[in-house]
Order: sequence, then structure tokens, then C-alpha cells
Amino acid sequence: MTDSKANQKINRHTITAALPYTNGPVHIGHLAGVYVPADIYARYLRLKGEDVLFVCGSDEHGVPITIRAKKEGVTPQQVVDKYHAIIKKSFEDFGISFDNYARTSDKIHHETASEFFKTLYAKGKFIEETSAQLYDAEAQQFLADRFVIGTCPKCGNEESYGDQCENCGTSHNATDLINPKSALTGNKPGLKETTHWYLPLDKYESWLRKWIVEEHKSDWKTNVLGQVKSWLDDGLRPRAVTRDLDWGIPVPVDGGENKVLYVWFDAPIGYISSAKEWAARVGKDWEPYWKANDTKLVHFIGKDNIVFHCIIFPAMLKAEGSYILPDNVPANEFLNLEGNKISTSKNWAVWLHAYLEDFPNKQDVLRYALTANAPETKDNDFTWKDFQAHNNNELVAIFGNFINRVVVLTHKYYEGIVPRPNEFSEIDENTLDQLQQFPIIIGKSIERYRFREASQELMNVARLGNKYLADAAPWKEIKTNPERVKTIMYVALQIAAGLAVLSEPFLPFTSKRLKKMLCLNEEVLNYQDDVVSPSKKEIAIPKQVRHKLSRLVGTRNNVMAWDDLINEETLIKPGHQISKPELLFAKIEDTEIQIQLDKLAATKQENEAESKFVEPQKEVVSFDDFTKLDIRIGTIVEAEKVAKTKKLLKLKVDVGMDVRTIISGIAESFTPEELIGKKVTVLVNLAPRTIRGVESQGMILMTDTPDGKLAFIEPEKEAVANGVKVS
Ligand code: B3M
Ligand code: ZN
Repeated sequence: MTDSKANQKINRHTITAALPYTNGPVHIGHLAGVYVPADIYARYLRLKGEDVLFVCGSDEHGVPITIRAKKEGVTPQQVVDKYHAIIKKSFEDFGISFDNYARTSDKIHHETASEFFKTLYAKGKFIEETSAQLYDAEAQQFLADRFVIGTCPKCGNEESYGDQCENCGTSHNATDLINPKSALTGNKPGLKETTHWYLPLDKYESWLRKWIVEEHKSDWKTNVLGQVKSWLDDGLRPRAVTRDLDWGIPVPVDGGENKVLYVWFDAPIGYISSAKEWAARVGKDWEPYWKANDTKLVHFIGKDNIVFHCIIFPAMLKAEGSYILPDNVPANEFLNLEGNKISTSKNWAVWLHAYLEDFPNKQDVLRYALTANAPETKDNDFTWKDFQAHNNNELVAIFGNFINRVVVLTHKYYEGIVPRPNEFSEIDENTLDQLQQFPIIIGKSIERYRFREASQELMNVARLGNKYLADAAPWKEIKTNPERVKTIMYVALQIAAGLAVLSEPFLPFTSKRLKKMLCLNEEVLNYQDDVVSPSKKEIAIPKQVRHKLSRLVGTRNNVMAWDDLINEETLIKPGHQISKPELLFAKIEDTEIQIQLDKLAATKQENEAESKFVEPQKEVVSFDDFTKLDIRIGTIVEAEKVAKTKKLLKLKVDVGMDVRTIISGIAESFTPEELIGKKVTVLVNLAPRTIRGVESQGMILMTDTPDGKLAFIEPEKEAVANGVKVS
């Protein structure tokens, strides 16, 4: 292990994946950012023979649920019942191997969260405070969290929520918002006094800094450390952990009537209740998984949840006193879809249930494409073309092709029986040595939460196989040197068996089918020819297969484990019978991709039609005022990014009378390269402003497009010269 517990023996792993809000189905962004990486990690550790508890569940409280209920004209309970079922099924369909998937509306969770609150209350860990909070008199509702929208005090995003800004990730109190607006009525809220309980985060600041910034600086991801450090540097303040709402867990202390726990107080406790529910079901003790020091706790989340998992929840756990803290929080960045932010409200997403309708039995293809392109260090874009390429050029052409060749040739030459090898040549030895390295290489990447890299190494195993076959060319040798071919096919079959195991964390469905094809499946492995364990039920295996079966490598629970690939010379023995070839992957045609692109185009059109909102006209200005504006045509001659900013470009614009510098906030819509030579409209007599140390001498006129990007106001004719007036 590469984490801070490196020097300590780990005896069990508690893995959590963010509890999805039950206000809509899950989409590819969720899968790529959280659930596939968490699942790869959990499956890998299980194959290593580790004691693993992998928990998740539906987050059924909070304002997003209430808002959805209002929108659909149903009760919050109906909303969570509906989406819990859809989400749970999607996870099952995609092979996300949770040991338990709970719901925060379950009794066990209400009890656990209530107890947690009461413990902190009894220990005097809260501050009780009465203060004026935002209130919408028309809706008769206090405005917390997503009930209020306003300008983020940190980054200026005009659509920040009351508790968190989705743009910069900062978490704040609703009263911090500039120009707050009720999400219910659009009204400017008033203020009304109310009492709440606050967790004084400021008191945990130095402890958090020591724990995260000092202890974990070498093993946590830089994106996570960076965010945490910037919040700590800004200073932490007490955070209310209760709300004046009616949907949620009732505040279980005096004065808590008509109040509920803040959703971000109860939701992470959901990981604990999920563990309890699991323990009760399987007859185990949950406590070591949450309280023993030899347990490694890892939270898989998206970047918008960092503050809650790295600051607020740890402070809660610390205040409670009996729990372990996360060892790592490998948060991912966001996945975009075809160049735009995934959005539930704009239906700009690939929903998992919809994907499976169009691509039945292709769960592994999506899992693979999302892993190979995972947003691990920066936001990434999912495109259907890229998805098709990962399938056709890698899964079909490399992985599937190798397996197919091996299985077909084994049947062609030996009726499907693994041949006995003759002496190994150098290239055989070399290839087998390389194969033995892969479980170590892939394992290291997984343990460092580099799942992209791990998936590429998996593909390299198949590449190794293809190269070996191409170089050894059994189809040529068979005519002149059939004894050599036995060795070649034996080596190739070891690679195929290795792939069957190594692919399991990434491609669980394919791994199963491959094990079946190679007769490495559990049923076959459970059958032991020479040693029949009395505790194992013998499984009926067709006679002709049975007598040819050799006992396979020494395995854990009779299923080949990860380390067997490192420790055993032979993965699949001579004399072992394999099944008939079956294609593992099929090519995805352009027409199938076009259907998906058409769907997105239709969504875009619908959104455009809906967003035909035209802003009201501004105040009247005099003709004289208008003529004061000097607007000219210009051409961009140079463009470069302003360092350390997301939005700013430094442009040199030829406006006829001179070439001037203009700083423009358009970097999210254009790359510097595509701007060179562009005709633009410039307000040239705007008072100069210094932005990031550079004087900006004018403003380029822009307009918004429906997809949230910017567009230039260009002269209709290219020939209009620089410096020509616009009036
Ligand atoms: N439901 C937020 C989200 O879906 C939240 C995660 C809870 S994890 C304890 O982004
Ligand atoms: Zn912000």
C-alpha cells in the first residue's frame, strides 16, 4: 500500500462510494467519477484476498429531493422510492459490487444519525445560536441550501447555491450569498430569526491542517489537497448542521421541533448505517470496519463533495471520538459530454438505464471507455466517437482478437486441450516473465488510484499476447514444426488465463465469460479431481470435460486469485479442456453512434426552444450617450492564455489605428489558436483597466449561445477593414 498506513498492517478495508441523491437516475458522469473506480478498487482487493467492505446507498434527504417532488407534483417519498429503484438497478446492471446498498430513509439510518447527533450534543460539541436567516415570506419557507441562489462571495459565480458553489466548490452559509434569490418564487428573501446548532469548524482548523496537509501531502491527490488547503487558508467558520425543513431526519433534542438534520450531516453517516445493515444481514460485527485502527477507510467521491469528506465529516468523526478517519479521498474531476457540462435539468447526459436499452450486454464497454478516459486529474470529455474507438480499436481489435485467436487455434490444433509444452525459447521465457509482472504493475496503479493507467496496462497484457503470437506465428510453424507449436499455444494460453483474472476488476462480465470459455469458472474450479474436500459440494460437470480436467493452480477458495498470477508458473495446465470460442466483443458501427449523436442533437434543440427567454430592455439612453461609444472592426493577431486563470485570454487586436492589448474572458469558449485572424467588433474607447497586471485597452463585443458558450459579433463581409466604425 502506498498510503500513510504503509507501515502498518492493514487487516480490513472499508470502501465507500458517494451516496447518490435520489432525485434522478444515474449517468455516465457518476459512473466515471465514482462508482467504476471504487468498484475496480474493491474487486481488486477482494482478488488479493483482502477483507473488504464496499458500501453505498441512496441519499434520500435534502432539498434536491423536495425540489424534484415539487416539479413532478408528487411527494418526496414518491420521488425517492422511484429513483432509488432505478439507481439501485443501474448499479447492479453495471456490476458495481457493493456489499450493501442502503437508503438514508431506512430506520437503521435514522437511528444511527440521530444517535450521532445526540452524542455530539451531549459532549457539548455544538454551538446553539439564534440568528436572522433568509426567509421567503411568500413561500413561507426558510431558504437554505438549494432553495436559494445567489452570487458566490468567492468566485463571483451568479448561480451558487446556499450551501455550496458548484463553480469553485466553496461551501458557505446561505447568508454569505450576494444578491440572494429564492429558488421557489424568485423573490428577494427577507430575514427571520431562527435557532440552529452549529459545528464550530474553526476549532478543528489546526488539527485538520496537521492531519491532511502535513500527514497526507504525499499520498493524497493534488487536486484534493489543493482544494482543502485553499479552504483552510481562507479560514473555517461554524457550520449549521440543522435546517428549518420538513423533509429529513428530525432534530432529536429539545428545541429541535420542526427542524431536520442538514443533509450533509446525515448523508456521510449513511456509510456507517450501510455497514451496520450489511453486518446484521451477514451476521458480522460492523464496528471493526469503522473503528479499528488496522482498517483502511477510503472514500470515492466527485470533486464537488471534497469539502464534505475532507473537512466536515472528519471533523464530525473527530468530535464523536470513536471512529477512524479516511486514509484517502481520491476525488475525481468532472466528466463532460460532447463538449458540454453534464446536466440533469437540461437532460444533457447519457443515462445508464437508457444506455443499456441501446447497448444491451455492453456494460463492460462503457466501464472500459470511462476508465480509459477517467477524469482523474482534470475534467474530461466523453464523446461517442471516442467510446466507439475504445471498443473497436482496443476491446475488439486487441483484447478480443487475441483471445479469439488463442481459443480458435487451440481447438483447431488440439481439440481444445491445453498442449504440453516443449523446451521454452528465450522469447517464451521472456513473455512469461512479462506476464508475471503485470499483476504487480496493475496492482500498483490501482493502489495509487490511477485507474486510467491500470486499464492501459491491462490492455498491454493483450498487446503482449498479440505480439507474441505474431512473432511466433504458430500458423506457419504448424506445417514444419508441430512440436514448437505446442509450446507457443501453451504460452499463449497462459496469457489468456492471466487476462481472465486481471480483467475482472475492470471488465467483470467479460472476465466471467472468458473464465467460462477457458473452463476456469468457479463451478469447474470447485471440482477437484484428486482431492475432494468434503465440505465442497461436487458440481455436475459433463463427463467428457471432467476426465480431461486437470487440477488447476493452488487457489484461494478454489478461485484463481491475483497473487496466483505472480506465484504460479502455470495458470492453465496441459491436458485441461477449454470450451468453444465465443466472441467477447463486437464492433460498434457508425450507424449506432449516429443514433446517439442524433439523440443529443434533439436534446440540444429542445433546450434551445426552452431557453428563448429574452431579457427585458434596459433603461433608455440618449443619442449623445450612444455616440460616445467608439466601436470599431478589428482582427485578432495574437492570443495566449493568461497564466493561472481559467477564463482569461490576452489578445493583441489590430483596430486600424493601432494594435492593442485586450484581456478577454473567453478562454472557456475558444482556444488561442482558433482566434488568430478572427474579425471582431471592439469598443475601443473604454477606459483602460489593469487585469492580472496587464492593461486591457478595450472590450470585444460578444453574445451568448444556447449551449452556454460565447460567440463573436462579426461583420457580415470578411473584407471590412480594421478600424472601420460600427454605428
Ligand atoms: N448525495 C451529493 C451528490 O450526489 C451527495 C453525496 C453524499 S455522500 C455522503 O453529489
Ligand atoms: Zn464560487
